Amino acid sequence: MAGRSEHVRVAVIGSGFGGLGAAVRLRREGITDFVVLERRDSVGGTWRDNSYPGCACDVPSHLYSFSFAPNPQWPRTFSGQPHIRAYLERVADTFGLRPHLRLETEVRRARWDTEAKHWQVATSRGELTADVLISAGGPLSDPKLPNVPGLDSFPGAVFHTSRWDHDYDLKGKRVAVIGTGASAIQIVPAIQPEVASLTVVQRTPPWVMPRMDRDITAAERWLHAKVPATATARRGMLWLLRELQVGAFTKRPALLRGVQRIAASHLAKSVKDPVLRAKLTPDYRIGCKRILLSSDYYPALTRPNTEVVASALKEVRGSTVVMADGTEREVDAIVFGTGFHVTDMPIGDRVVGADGRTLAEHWKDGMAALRGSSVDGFPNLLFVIGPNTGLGNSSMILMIESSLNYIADYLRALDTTGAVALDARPEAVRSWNEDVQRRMVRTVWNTGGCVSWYLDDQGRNTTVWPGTTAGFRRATRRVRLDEYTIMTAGAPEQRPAPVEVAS
Ligand code: N01
Repeated sequence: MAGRSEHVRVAVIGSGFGGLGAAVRLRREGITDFVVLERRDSVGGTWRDNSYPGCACDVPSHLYSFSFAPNPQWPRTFSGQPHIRAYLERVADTFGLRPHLRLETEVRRARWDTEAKHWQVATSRGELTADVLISAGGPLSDPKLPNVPGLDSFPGAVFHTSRWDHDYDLKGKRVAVIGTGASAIQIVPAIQPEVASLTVVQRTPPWVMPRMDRDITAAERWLHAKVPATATARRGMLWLLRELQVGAFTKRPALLRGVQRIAASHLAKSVKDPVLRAKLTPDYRIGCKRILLSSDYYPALTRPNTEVVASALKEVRGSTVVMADGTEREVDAIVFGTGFHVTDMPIGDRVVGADGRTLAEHWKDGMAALRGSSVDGFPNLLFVIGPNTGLGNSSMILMIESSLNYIADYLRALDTTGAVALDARPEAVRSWNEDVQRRMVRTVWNTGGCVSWYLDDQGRNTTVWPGTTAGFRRATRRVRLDEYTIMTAGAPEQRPAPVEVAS
Protein backbone atom coordinates (compact mmCIF):
# COMPACT_ATOMS: atom_id res chain seq x y z
CA MET A 1 0.00 0.00 0.00
CA ALA A 2 1.32 3.39 -0.95
CA GLY A 3 1.81 5.51 2.15
CA ARG A 4 1.57 9.31 2.20
CA SER A 5 5.28 9.79 2.81
CA GLU A 6 6.60 7.17 0.41
CA HIS A 7 9.11 8.31 -2.17
CA VAL A 8 10.54 6.13 -4.93
CA ARG A 9 13.06 6.72 -7.64
CA VAL A 10 10.73 5.38 -10.33
CA ALA A 11 6.99 4.69 -10.47
CA VAL A 12 5.80 2.56 -13.37
CA ILE A 13 2.13 2.65 -14.40
CA GLY A 14 0.83 -0.68 -15.71
CA SER A 15 2.00 -4.28 -15.53
CA GLY A 16 1.54 -5.58 -19.05
CA PHE A 17 4.44 -6.34 -21.37
CA GLY A 18 5.51 -2.67 -21.12
CA GLY A 19 5.39 -2.31 -17.33
CA LEU A 20 6.91 -5.69 -16.55
CA GLY A 21 9.59 -5.11 -19.17
CA ALA A 22 10.38 -1.75 -17.55
CA ALA A 23 10.60 -3.42 -14.14
CA VAL A 24 13.04 -6.06 -15.39
CA ARG A 25 15.12 -3.38 -17.07
CA LEU A 26 15.21 -1.20 -13.95
CA ARG A 27 16.50 -4.10 -11.87
CA ARG A 28 19.11 -4.89 -14.50
CA GLU A 29 20.25 -1.27 -14.31
CA GLY A 30 20.72 -1.75 -10.58
CA ILE A 31 17.63 0.28 -9.66
CA THR A 32 15.52 -1.43 -7.04
CA ASP A 33 13.82 1.63 -5.60
CA PHE A 34 10.72 1.46 -7.79
CA VAL A 35 7.08 0.42 -7.76
CA VAL A 36 4.77 -0.89 -10.45
CA LEU A 37 1.26 0.50 -10.03
CA GLU A 38 -1.43 -1.79 -11.43
CA ARG A 39 -5.14 -1.02 -11.23
CA ARG A 40 -6.25 -4.65 -11.55
CA ASP A 41 -5.53 -7.60 -9.23
CA SER A 42 -2.94 -9.36 -11.42
CA VAL A 43 -0.30 -8.66 -14.03
CA GLY A 44 -0.63 -9.13 -17.78
CA GLY A 45 -2.20 -5.94 -19.15
CA THR A 46 -4.03 -6.54 -22.38
CA TRP A 47 -3.26 -10.27 -22.10
CA ARG A 48 -5.06 -10.38 -18.75
CA ASP A 49 -8.00 -8.24 -19.88
CA ASN A 50 -8.66 -9.95 -23.19
CA SER A 51 -9.89 -13.41 -22.30
CA TYR A 52 -12.61 -13.67 -24.93
CA PRO A 53 -13.21 -17.02 -26.66
CA GLY A 54 -10.61 -17.57 -29.37
CA CYS A 55 -8.23 -14.87 -28.10
CA ALA A 56 -4.74 -15.48 -29.45
CA CYS A 57 -1.84 -13.46 -30.74
CA ASP A 58 -1.45 -12.83 -34.45
CA VAL A 59 2.32 -12.42 -34.14
CA PRO A 60 4.31 -15.66 -33.75
CA SER A 61 5.16 -16.35 -30.12
CA HIS A 62 8.90 -16.75 -30.63
CA LEU A 63 8.91 -13.11 -31.75
CA TYR A 64 6.10 -11.93 -29.48
CA SER A 65 8.10 -12.46 -26.27
CA PHE A 66 10.95 -10.71 -24.49
CA SER A 67 14.43 -11.24 -25.96
CA PHE A 68 15.70 -11.62 -22.38
CA ALA A 69 13.07 -14.21 -21.45
CA PRO A 70 12.90 -16.76 -24.25
CA ASN A 71 10.31 -19.48 -23.88
CA PRO A 72 11.34 -22.70 -25.62
CA GLN A 73 8.01 -24.24 -24.64
CA TRP A 74 5.61 -22.08 -26.70
CA PRO A 75 2.94 -24.63 -27.66
CA ARG A 76 1.81 -23.10 -30.96
CA THR A 77 3.24 -20.83 -33.59
CA PHE A 78 0.56 -18.27 -32.60
CA SER A 79 -0.08 -18.91 -28.92
CA GLY A 80 -3.40 -18.39 -27.21
CA GLN A 81 -4.10 -15.80 -24.54
CA PRO A 82 -3.83 -18.21 -21.57
CA HIS A 83 -0.26 -19.13 -22.54
CA ILE A 84 0.78 -15.52 -23.04
CA ARG A 85 -0.75 -14.49 -19.75
CA ALA A 86 0.99 -17.38 -17.98
CA TYR A 87 4.27 -16.32 -19.62
CA LEU A 88 3.92 -12.83 -18.14
CA GLU A 89 3.14 -14.25 -14.69
CA ARG A 90 6.35 -16.32 -14.98
CA VAL A 91 8.32 -13.23 -16.00
CA ALA A 92 7.07 -11.51 -12.83
CA ASP A 93 8.32 -14.48 -10.74
CA THR A 94 11.56 -15.24 -12.56
CA PHE A 95 12.82 -11.66 -12.45
CA GLY A 96 11.81 -11.03 -8.83
CA LEU A 97 9.23 -8.38 -9.67
CA ARG A 98 6.57 -9.31 -7.10
CA PRO A 99 7.93 -7.14 -4.27
CA HIS A 100 7.64 -4.11 -6.56
CA LEU A 101 4.04 -4.74 -7.59
CA ARG A 102 1.23 -2.64 -6.12
CA LEU A 103 -1.87 -4.42 -7.35
CA GLU A 104 -5.34 -2.86 -7.22
CA THR A 105 -3.64 0.51 -7.12
CA GLU A 106 -5.07 2.79 -9.75
CA VAL A 107 -3.31 6.01 -10.62
CA ARG A 108 -5.88 8.78 -10.30
CA ARG A 109 -3.63 11.79 -10.77
CA ALA A 110 0.05 12.37 -11.40
CA ARG A 111 1.21 15.95 -11.06
CA TRP A 112 4.69 17.34 -11.70
CA ASP A 113 5.72 19.33 -8.64
CA THR A 114 7.73 22.24 -10.04
CA GLU A 115 9.19 23.14 -6.63
CA ALA A 116 10.27 19.69 -5.51
CA LYS A 117 10.96 18.58 -9.12
CA HIS A 118 9.36 15.22 -8.79
CA TRP A 119 6.04 13.53 -9.54
CA GLN A 120 3.21 13.51 -7.00
CA VAL A 121 1.15 10.44 -7.68
CA ALA A 122 -2.31 10.02 -6.19
CA THR A 123 -3.53 6.44 -6.32
CA SER A 124 -6.63 4.63 -5.14
CA ARG A 125 -4.51 3.47 -2.18
CA GLY A 126 -2.84 6.69 -1.18
CA GLU A 127 -0.10 8.99 -2.40
CA LEU A 128 3.54 8.66 -3.26
CA THR A 129 6.19 10.73 -4.95
CA ALA A 130 8.60 9.61 -7.64
CA ASP A 131 11.61 11.15 -9.38
CA VAL A 132 10.64 9.50 -12.63
CA LEU A 133 7.25 8.34 -13.91
CA ILE A 134 7.02 5.65 -16.57
CA SER A 135 3.67 5.40 -18.32
CA ALA A 136 3.24 1.83 -19.53
CA GLY A 137 -0.55 1.68 -19.55
CA GLY A 138 -0.55 0.76 -23.22
CA PRO A 139 -2.81 1.97 -26.00
CA LEU A 140 -5.17 -1.02 -25.93
CA SER A 141 -6.31 -0.77 -22.33
CA ASP A 142 -9.50 1.29 -22.23
CA PRO A 143 -12.44 -0.10 -24.20
CA LYS A 144 -14.22 2.14 -26.66
CA LEU A 145 -17.96 1.77 -27.09
CA PRO A 146 -19.81 3.71 -29.76
CA ASN A 147 -22.31 6.21 -28.53
CA VAL A 148 -25.47 4.28 -29.37
CA PRO A 149 -28.84 5.67 -28.30
CA GLY A 150 -30.96 3.17 -26.38
CA LEU A 151 -28.08 0.94 -25.29
CA ASP A 152 -28.74 1.70 -21.63
CA SER A 153 -32.21 0.21 -21.82
CA PHE A 154 -31.19 -2.98 -23.66
CA PRO A 155 -32.57 -5.79 -21.47
CA GLY A 156 -29.97 -8.44 -22.41
CA ALA A 157 -26.24 -8.87 -21.84
CA VAL A 158 -23.77 -6.28 -23.13
CA PHE A 159 -20.02 -6.60 -23.01
CA HIS A 160 -16.85 -5.42 -24.67
CA THR A 161 -14.34 -7.95 -26.00
CA SER A 162 -11.79 -6.91 -23.38
CA ARG A 163 -14.29 -7.23 -20.53
CA TRP A 164 -15.75 -10.64 -21.35
CA ASP A 165 -18.49 -11.81 -19.02
CA HIS A 166 -17.56 -15.46 -18.43
CA ASP A 167 -20.60 -15.94 -16.21
CA TYR A 168 -22.93 -15.31 -19.14
CA ASP A 169 -23.55 -18.43 -21.24
CA LEU A 170 -23.93 -17.58 -24.92
CA LYS A 171 -25.14 -21.08 -25.74
CA GLY A 172 -28.43 -20.98 -27.63
CA LYS A 173 -28.58 -17.18 -27.52
CA ARG A 174 -29.17 -14.68 -30.33
CA VAL A 175 -25.97 -12.64 -30.41
CA ALA A 176 -24.87 -9.51 -32.25
CA VAL A 177 -21.13 -8.91 -32.60
CA ILE A 178 -20.43 -5.27 -33.37
CA GLY A 179 -17.26 -4.63 -35.36
CA THR A 180 -14.98 -6.74 -37.51
CA GLY A 181 -11.50 -5.92 -36.20
CA ALA A 182 -8.79 -8.28 -34.92
CA SER A 183 -10.77 -9.12 -31.76
CA ALA A 184 -14.16 -9.75 -33.41
CA ILE A 185 -12.78 -12.02 -36.11
CA GLN A 186 -11.34 -14.30 -33.43
CA ILE A 187 -14.58 -14.35 -31.45
CA VAL A 188 -16.95 -15.03 -34.35
CA PRO A 189 -15.63 -18.53 -35.24
CA ALA A 190 -15.22 -19.38 -31.54
CA ILE A 191 -18.86 -18.69 -30.60
CA GLN A 192 -20.64 -19.40 -33.89
CA PRO A 193 -21.10 -23.16 -33.29
CA GLU A 194 -22.88 -22.66 -29.97
CA VAL A 195 -25.12 -19.63 -30.44
CA ALA A 196 -28.64 -19.80 -31.86
CA SER A 197 -28.00 -16.94 -34.24
CA LEU A 198 -25.08 -14.63 -34.89
CA THR A 199 -25.43 -11.19 -36.44
CA VAL A 200 -22.05 -9.75 -37.45
CA VAL A 201 -22.38 -5.99 -37.74
CA GLN A 202 -19.72 -4.87 -40.16
CA ARG A 203 -19.12 -1.18 -40.82
CA THR A 204 -16.00 -1.78 -42.93
CA PRO A 205 -14.80 -5.19 -44.11
CA PRO A 206 -11.25 -6.13 -43.11
CA TRP A 207 -8.64 -7.79 -45.32
CA VAL A 208 -8.09 -11.28 -43.95
CA MET A 209 -5.11 -13.51 -44.74
CA PRO A 210 -4.95 -17.24 -44.00
CA ARG A 211 -3.42 -18.00 -40.62
CA MET A 212 -0.54 -20.49 -40.80
CA ASP A 213 -0.96 -21.75 -37.26
CA ARG A 214 0.21 -25.12 -36.03
CA ASP A 215 1.42 -26.92 -32.94
CA ILE A 216 5.11 -26.50 -32.22
CA THR A 217 6.25 -30.13 -32.09
CA ALA A 218 7.79 -31.77 -29.04
CA ALA A 219 11.00 -32.21 -31.05
CA GLU A 220 11.18 -28.48 -31.84
CA ARG A 221 10.55 -27.59 -28.21
CA TRP A 222 13.19 -30.05 -27.04
CA LEU A 223 15.68 -28.58 -29.50
CA HIS A 224 14.90 -24.99 -28.44
CA ALA A 225 15.37 -25.94 -24.78
CA LYS A 226 18.60 -27.88 -25.31
CA VAL A 227 20.14 -25.63 -27.95
CA PRO A 228 18.88 -22.08 -27.23
CA ALA A 229 20.65 -20.80 -30.35
CA THR A 230 17.96 -22.55 -32.42
CA ALA A 231 15.22 -20.49 -30.72
CA THR A 232 17.28 -17.35 -31.26
CA ALA A 233 17.70 -18.22 -34.93
CA ARG A 234 13.97 -18.86 -35.24
CA ARG A 235 13.22 -15.48 -33.69
CA GLY A 236 15.76 -13.85 -35.97
CA MET A 237 14.11 -15.30 -39.07
CA LEU A 238 10.65 -14.19 -37.95
CA TRP A 239 12.00 -10.71 -37.28
CA LEU A 240 13.89 -10.44 -40.58
CA LEU A 241 10.92 -11.53 -42.65
CA ARG A 242 8.85 -8.71 -41.15
CA GLU A 243 11.62 -6.12 -41.45
CA LEU A 244 11.83 -6.86 -45.17
CA GLN A 245 8.10 -6.11 -45.54
CA VAL A 246 8.29 -2.66 -43.94
CA GLY A 247 9.26 -0.77 -47.11
CA ALA A 248 6.05 -1.90 -48.80
CA PHE A 249 3.97 -0.45 -45.96
CA THR A 250 5.92 2.77 -45.59
CA LYS A 251 7.26 3.68 -49.01
CA ARG A 252 5.82 1.57 -51.81
CA PRO A 253 2.27 0.47 -50.93
CA ALA A 254 1.80 -0.69 -54.54
CA LEU A 255 4.04 -3.63 -53.61
CA LEU A 256 1.25 -4.87 -51.35
CA ARG A 257 -0.82 -5.76 -54.43
CA GLY A 258 0.48 -9.34 -54.38
CA VAL A 259 -0.51 -9.73 -50.72
CA GLN A 260 -3.93 -8.28 -51.51
CA ARG A 261 -4.35 -10.90 -54.24
CA ILE A 262 -3.63 -13.67 -51.71
CA ALA A 263 -6.25 -12.22 -49.35
CA ALA A 264 -8.79 -11.85 -52.19
CA SER A 265 -8.22 -15.46 -53.20
CA HIS A 266 -8.57 -16.57 -49.55
CA LEU A 267 -11.97 -14.86 -49.54
CA ALA A 268 -12.97 -16.31 -52.90
CA LYS A 269 -12.02 -19.84 -51.81
CA SER A 270 -13.82 -19.56 -48.48
CA VAL A 271 -17.03 -17.80 -49.52
CA LYS A 272 -18.85 -19.10 -52.60
CA ASP A 273 -21.98 -16.95 -52.24
CA PRO A 274 -21.32 -13.87 -54.46
CA VAL A 275 -23.60 -11.61 -52.41
CA LEU A 276 -21.80 -12.41 -49.15
CA ARG A 277 -18.42 -12.22 -50.89
CA ALA A 278 -19.23 -8.75 -52.23
CA LYS A 279 -20.15 -7.60 -48.70
CA LEU A 280 -16.85 -8.93 -47.40
CA THR A 281 -14.66 -7.36 -50.09
CA PRO A 282 -12.82 -4.26 -48.86
CA ASP A 283 -12.56 -1.20 -51.10
CA TYR A 284 -9.23 0.03 -49.73
CA ARG A 285 -5.67 -1.18 -50.06
CA ILE A 286 -4.55 -4.06 -47.88
CA GLY A 287 -2.41 -2.91 -44.95
CA CYS A 288 -4.27 0.40 -44.52
CA LYS A 289 -6.02 -1.19 -41.56
CA ARG A 290 -4.27 -3.93 -39.64
CA ILE A 291 -4.11 -7.08 -41.79
CA LEU A 292 -6.06 -9.79 -40.02
CA LEU A 293 -5.08 -13.44 -39.92
CA SER A 294 -7.73 -16.14 -39.75
CA SER A 295 -8.52 -19.38 -41.50
CA ASP A 296 -11.83 -19.93 -39.73
CA TYR A 297 -13.48 -16.47 -39.83
CA TYR A 298 -14.85 -16.66 -43.38
CA PRO A 299 -16.07 -20.28 -43.02
CA ALA A 300 -17.97 -19.24 -39.85
CA LEU A 301 -19.72 -16.47 -41.78
CA THR A 302 -21.08 -19.01 -44.28
CA ARG A 303 -22.86 -21.09 -41.61
CA PRO A 304 -26.68 -21.03 -41.64
CA ASN A 305 -26.99 -19.43 -38.19
CA THR A 306 -24.73 -16.50 -39.15
CA GLU A 307 -25.49 -13.31 -41.02
CA VAL A 308 -23.33 -10.34 -41.97
CA VAL A 309 -25.06 -6.97 -41.90
CA ALA A 310 -22.86 -4.53 -43.81
CA SER A 311 -23.76 -1.41 -41.88
CA ALA A 312 -22.93 0.40 -38.64
CA LEU A 313 -24.87 -0.11 -35.43
CA LYS A 314 -26.93 3.04 -35.04
CA GLU A 315 -29.41 2.49 -32.28
CA VAL A 316 -30.79 -0.05 -29.81
CA ARG A 317 -34.57 -0.17 -29.39
CA GLY A 318 -35.59 -2.47 -26.56
CA SER A 319 -33.98 -5.78 -27.44
CA THR A 320 -33.58 -4.84 -31.10
CA VAL A 321 -30.32 -3.65 -32.65
CA VAL A 322 -30.92 -1.15 -35.43
CA MET A 323 -28.35 -0.56 -38.12
CA ALA A 324 -27.75 2.56 -40.22
CA ASP A 325 -29.20 0.84 -43.31
CA GLY A 326 -32.44 0.17 -41.43
CA THR A 327 -31.81 -3.53 -40.70
CA GLU A 328 -33.26 -4.60 -37.36
CA ARG A 329 -32.50 -7.78 -35.41
CA GLU A 330 -33.78 -8.85 -32.03
CA VAL A 331 -30.96 -10.26 -29.90
CA ASP A 332 -30.23 -11.54 -26.39
CA ALA A 333 -26.65 -10.27 -26.19
CA ILE A 334 -24.48 -7.60 -27.77
CA VAL A 335 -20.70 -8.05 -27.93
CA PHE A 336 -18.79 -4.89 -28.73
CA GLY A 337 -15.57 -5.54 -30.65
CA THR A 338 -15.24 -1.83 -31.22
CA GLY A 339 -11.65 -1.28 -30.13
CA PHE A 340 -9.94 1.00 -27.65
CA HIS A 341 -9.22 4.62 -26.79
CA VAL A 342 -5.91 4.81 -28.60
CA THR A 343 -5.40 8.34 -29.89
CA ASP A 344 -7.18 9.76 -26.84
CA MET A 345 -5.35 7.78 -24.14
CA PRO A 346 -7.34 8.09 -20.89
CA ILE A 347 -4.09 8.46 -18.86
CA GLY A 348 -3.74 11.82 -20.65
CA ASP A 349 -6.50 13.28 -18.46
CA ARG A 350 -4.72 12.17 -15.29
CA VAL A 351 -1.19 13.43 -15.89
CA VAL A 352 -0.57 17.11 -15.16
CA GLY A 353 2.61 18.79 -16.39
CA ALA A 354 4.79 21.68 -15.25
CA ASP A 355 2.41 24.36 -16.51
CA GLY A 356 -0.62 22.83 -14.78
CA ARG A 357 -2.16 21.48 -17.98
CA THR A 358 -3.02 17.86 -18.48
CA LEU A 359 -1.32 15.77 -21.11
CA ALA A 360 -4.67 15.51 -22.90
CA GLU A 361 -4.84 19.32 -23.08
CA HIS A 362 -1.23 19.48 -24.22
CA TRP A 363 -2.07 16.95 -26.94
CA LYS A 364 -5.34 18.52 -28.03
CA ASP A 365 -3.96 18.91 -31.58
CA GLY A 366 -2.57 15.37 -31.63
CA MET A 367 -0.19 13.17 -29.65
CA ALA A 368 3.55 13.68 -30.12
CA ALA A 369 6.56 12.59 -28.10
CA LEU A 370 10.31 12.83 -28.63
CA ARG A 371 11.46 9.40 -29.85
CA GLY A 372 8.07 8.12 -28.75
CA SER A 373 9.21 8.61 -25.17
CA SER A 374 9.13 12.10 -23.68
CA VAL A 375 6.96 15.21 -23.89
CA ASP A 376 7.95 18.86 -23.43
CA GLY A 377 6.59 20.32 -20.22
CA PHE A 378 6.34 16.88 -18.60
CA PRO A 379 9.82 16.41 -17.09
CA ASN A 380 10.88 12.88 -16.18
CA LEU A 381 7.78 11.34 -17.73
CA LEU A 382 8.65 8.48 -20.06
CA PHE A 383 6.42 6.36 -22.24
CA VAL A 384 6.56 2.72 -23.15
CA ILE A 385 4.49 2.48 -26.36
CA GLY A 386 4.16 6.24 -26.67
CA PRO A 387 2.96 8.13 -29.76
CA ASN A 388 4.06 6.71 -33.14
CA THR A 389 5.64 3.58 -31.74
CA GLY A 390 2.98 1.12 -32.89
CA LEU A 391 3.56 -1.40 -35.66
CA GLY A 392 1.50 -2.56 -38.58
CA ASN A 393 3.24 -5.86 -39.20
CA SER A 394 5.62 -6.99 -36.47
CA SER A 395 6.00 -7.57 -32.75
CA MET A 396 5.36 -4.72 -30.33
CA ILE A 397 7.76 -6.35 -27.90
CA LEU A 398 10.63 -5.20 -30.14
CA MET A 399 9.41 -1.60 -29.85
CA ILE A 400 8.89 -1.94 -26.10
CA GLU A 401 12.47 -3.16 -25.64
CA SER A 402 13.78 -0.21 -27.68
CA SER A 403 11.88 2.23 -25.48
CA LEU A 404 13.34 0.45 -22.45
CA ASN A 405 16.85 1.02 -23.83
CA TYR A 406 16.00 4.70 -24.06
CA ILE A 407 14.62 4.79 -20.53
CA ALA A 408 17.74 3.04 -19.17
CA ASP A 409 19.97 5.58 -20.90
CA TYR A 410 17.76 8.42 -19.63
CA LEU A 411 18.23 7.25 -16.05
CA ARG A 412 21.99 6.96 -16.62
CA ALA A 413 21.97 10.48 -18.04
CA LEU A 414 20.32 11.77 -14.87
CA ASP A 415 23.11 10.16 -12.85
CA THR A 416 26.02 11.29 -15.01
CA THR A 417 24.83 14.89 -15.36
CA GLY A 418 23.69 15.20 -11.76
CA ALA A 419 20.37 16.48 -13.08
CA VAL A 420 17.18 15.97 -11.11
CA ALA A 421 15.14 16.01 -14.28
CA LEU A 422 15.25 16.34 -18.03
CA ASP A 423 12.57 18.17 -19.93
CA ALA A 424 12.25 17.49 -23.66
CA ARG A 425 12.76 20.73 -25.57
CA PRO A 426 9.66 21.75 -27.55
CA GLU A 427 11.71 22.24 -30.72
CA ALA A 428 13.20 18.75 -30.37
CA VAL A 429 9.73 17.21 -29.99
CA ARG A 430 8.50 19.26 -32.94
CA SER A 431 11.46 18.33 -35.11
CA TRP A 432 11.08 14.63 -34.28
CA ASN A 433 7.37 14.73 -34.94
CA GLU A 434 7.70 16.65 -38.21
CA ASP A 435 10.15 14.01 -39.38
CA VAL A 436 7.76 11.21 -38.37
CA GLN A 437 4.82 12.91 -40.11
CA ARG A 438 6.90 13.60 -43.24
CA ARG A 439 7.77 9.91 -43.43
CA MET A 440 4.12 9.07 -42.87
CA VAL A 441 2.94 10.81 -46.04
CA ARG A 442 3.61 7.89 -48.40
CA THR A 443 2.62 5.08 -46.06
CA VAL A 444 -0.26 2.75 -46.76
CA TRP A 445 -1.83 3.83 -43.44
CA ASN A 446 -2.23 7.37 -44.79
CA THR A 447 -2.74 6.67 -48.49
CA GLY A 448 -4.60 3.34 -48.54
CA GLY A 449 -8.08 4.86 -48.62
CA CYS A 450 -9.40 3.75 -45.24
CA VAL A 451 -10.18 5.20 -41.82
CA SER A 452 -8.47 3.24 -39.06
CA TRP A 453 -7.75 3.57 -35.36
CA TYR A 454 -4.20 4.54 -36.32
CA LEU A 455 -5.57 8.00 -37.20
CA ASP A 456 -6.78 10.57 -34.70
CA ASP A 457 -9.98 12.57 -35.14
CA GLN A 458 -8.08 15.07 -37.29
CA GLY A 459 -6.87 12.29 -39.58
CA ARG A 460 -3.26 12.39 -38.34
CA ASN A 461 -1.44 9.15 -37.80
CA THR A 462 -0.11 9.50 -34.26
CA THR A 463 0.14 5.80 -33.48
CA VAL A 464 2.29 3.91 -35.99
CA TRP A 465 6.06 4.03 -36.47
CA PRO A 466 6.80 4.70 -40.14
CA GLY A 467 9.97 2.60 -40.31
CA THR A 468 11.68 -0.62 -39.39
CA THR A 469 12.01 -1.85 -35.83
CA ALA A 470 15.79 -1.66 -36.36
CA GLY A 471 15.41 2.02 -37.24
CA PHE A 472 13.53 2.67 -34.00
CA ARG A 473 16.13 0.64 -32.08
CA ARG A 474 18.86 2.94 -33.45
CA ALA A 475 16.84 6.09 -32.70
CA THR A 476 16.33 5.09 -29.08
CA ARG A 477 19.78 3.72 -28.28
CA ARG A 478 20.98 6.92 -26.63
CA VAL A 479 19.45 10.00 -25.06
CA ARG A 480 20.75 13.12 -26.78
CA LEU A 481 21.15 15.70 -24.07
CA ASP A 482 20.94 18.51 -26.61
CA GLU A 483 17.28 17.53 -27.03
CA TYR A 484 16.59 18.27 -23.38
CA THR A 485 16.61 21.07 -20.88
CA ILE A 486 18.64 19.85 -17.93
CA MET A 487 17.07 20.64 -14.56
CA THR A 488 19.27 20.60 -11.49
CA ALA A 489 18.21 20.89 -7.86
CA GLY A 490 17.47 24.51 -7.08
CA ALA A 491 19.66 25.78 -9.96
CA PRO A 492 18.36 27.60 -13.04
CA GLU A 493 17.69 25.39 -16.04
CA GLN A 494 20.51 24.70 -18.49
CA ARG A 495 19.60 25.00 -22.14
CA PRO A 496 22.16 23.59 -24.56
CA ALA A 497 22.47 25.00 -28.08
CA PRO A 498 19.72 23.86 -30.47
CA VAL A 499 20.26 21.02 -32.93
CA GLU A 500 18.42 20.21 -36.11
CA VAL A 501 18.45 16.50 -36.89
CA ALA A 502 16.05 14.55 -34.72
CA SER A 503 16.30 10.98 -35.99
O1 N01 B 1 -10.64 -3.15 -32.44
P1 N01 B 1 -10.55 -2.35 -33.84
P2 N01 B 1 -10.12 -4.59 -32.05
N1 N01 B 1 -21.01 -0.14 -35.80
O2 N01 B 1 -10.46 -0.91 -33.46
C1 N01 B 1 -16.06 -1.30 -35.65
C2 N01 B 1 -5.02 -5.51 -31.33
N2 N01 B 1 -5.42 -6.89 -31.28
O3 N01 B 1 -10.35 -4.76 -30.60
O4 N01 B 1 -13.49 -0.49 -39.38
C3 N01 B 1 -20.34 -1.15 -36.35
O5 N01 B 1 -9.51 -2.90 -34.73
C4 N01 B 1 -14.96 -0.78 -36.52
O6 N01 B 1 -15.43 -0.46 -37.80
P3 N01 B 1 -14.53 0.45 -38.82
C5 N01 B 1 -4.68 -5.15 -32.76
O7 N01 B 1 -3.62 -4.23 -32.78
C6 N01 B 1 -4.44 -7.76 -31.48
O8 N01 B 1 -10.66 -5.61 -32.93
O9 N01 B 1 -13.91 1.53 -37.96
N3 N01 B 1 -19.02 -1.32 -36.20
C7 N01 B 1 -14.01 -1.96 -36.46
O10 N01 B 1 -14.39 -2.98 -37.33
C8 N01 B 1 -5.96 -4.53 -33.20
O11 N01 B 1 -5.83 -3.75 -34.33
C9 N01 B 1 -4.70 -9.06 -31.48
O12 N01 B 1 -15.48 0.96 -39.80
C10 N01 B 1 -18.36 -0.41 -35.48
C11 N01 B 1 -14.20 -2.45 -35.03
O13 N01 B 1 -15.41 -1.89 -34.55
C12 N01 B 1 -6.36 -3.79 -31.94
O14 N01 B 1 -6.08 -4.71 -30.91
C13 N01 B 1 -6.00 -9.53 -31.29
C14 N01 B 1 -18.99 0.67 -34.86
C15 N01 B 1 -13.08 -2.01 -34.12
O15 N01 B 1 -11.94 -2.67 -34.50
C16 N01 B 1 -7.81 -3.43 -31.83
O16 N01 B 1 -8.59 -4.51 -32.31
C17 N01 B 1 -7.00 -8.60 -31.06
C18 N01 B 1 -20.38 0.79 -35.04
N4 N01 B 1 -21.10 1.79 -34.52
C19 N01 B 1 -6.71 -7.28 -31.06
N5 N01 B 1 -18.07 1.38 -34.19
C20 N01 B 1 -3.55 -9.95 -31.69
O17 N01 B 1 -3.70 -11.03 -32.13
C21 N01 B 1 -16.88 0.76 -34.40
N6 N01 B 1 -17.04 -0.33 -35.19
C22 N01 B 1 -2.18 -9.46 -31.35
